[in-house]
Amino acid sequence: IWVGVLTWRQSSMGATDHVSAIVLGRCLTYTRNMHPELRNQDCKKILNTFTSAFVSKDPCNITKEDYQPLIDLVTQTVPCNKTLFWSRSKELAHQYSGIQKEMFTLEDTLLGYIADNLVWCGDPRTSEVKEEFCPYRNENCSSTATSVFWTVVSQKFAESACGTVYVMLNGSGTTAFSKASTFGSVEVFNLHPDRVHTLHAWVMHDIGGVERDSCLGSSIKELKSIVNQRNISFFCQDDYRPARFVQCVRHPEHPSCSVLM
Ligand code: N1C
Repeated sequence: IWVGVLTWRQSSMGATDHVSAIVLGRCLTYTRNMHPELRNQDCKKILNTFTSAFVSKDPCNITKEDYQPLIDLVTQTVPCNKTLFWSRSKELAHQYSGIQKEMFTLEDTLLGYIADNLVWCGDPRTSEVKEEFCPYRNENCSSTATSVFWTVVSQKFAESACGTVYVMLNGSGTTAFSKASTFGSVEVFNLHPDRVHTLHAWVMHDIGGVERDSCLGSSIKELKSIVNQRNISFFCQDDYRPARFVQCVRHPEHPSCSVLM
């Protein structure tokens, strides 16, 4: 039995039903099929710990502490030099890590995998599964079950990274680096300088799209300065070739996809 309200509406508010079933199914897929080295993880316990974080609670006031039992329960280490952060470039980052299988985005770890693209929440008035609505995050509702989850797991993901870490950024949006993003507000500040010596940024541009920002732009200068102040070296590359080739699958005729380029 689950107690709580789990919704993922397809409507304008964006959520869907069956989050518990999806989470349990994804956990089993991940631990039994994709990463059998984690096969002794207890997915029912993971599901119950996940839902306990927010069921029967105010959906606007979830705290980091609410998710602490889940973080403590699911410990998974990513090998050094294999962490890939992303910001505003989720699809390409996942396509790339899907091919370059030794790289891990957060969604390639168990906690990120079970929650990716879901929206969920609880309701203090009921312990039943409610199939309706989760409030959007805004000024009056700043700590939703979903947003706090990503903050907590992103923090943990960054804290445990080591060696050289990578971030894929989007140079076709307004700014490649944004201090308001989870990457810019949580992950960068939770890298441990004693364990992470270098951050490599890849600024990717949509093929045939605009190039609004690049490694030479001011947002990357700001990122470099934050990272260097934290005693971590910084390198930036525009259109990192291996990721560009992933983009080229959809644009094989584009000049930048030619091997001669
Ligand atoms: O705010 P962002 O990007 O910079 O967050 C991305 C950054 C990645 O490096 C991840 O490790 O933070 C982590 N992360 C997720 O893995 C994730 N999956 C899904 C953060 N947010 C994540 N989501 C949802 O996307 C979540 O609802 C959050 O608000 C967005 C952030 O996307 P973004 O702005 O492109």
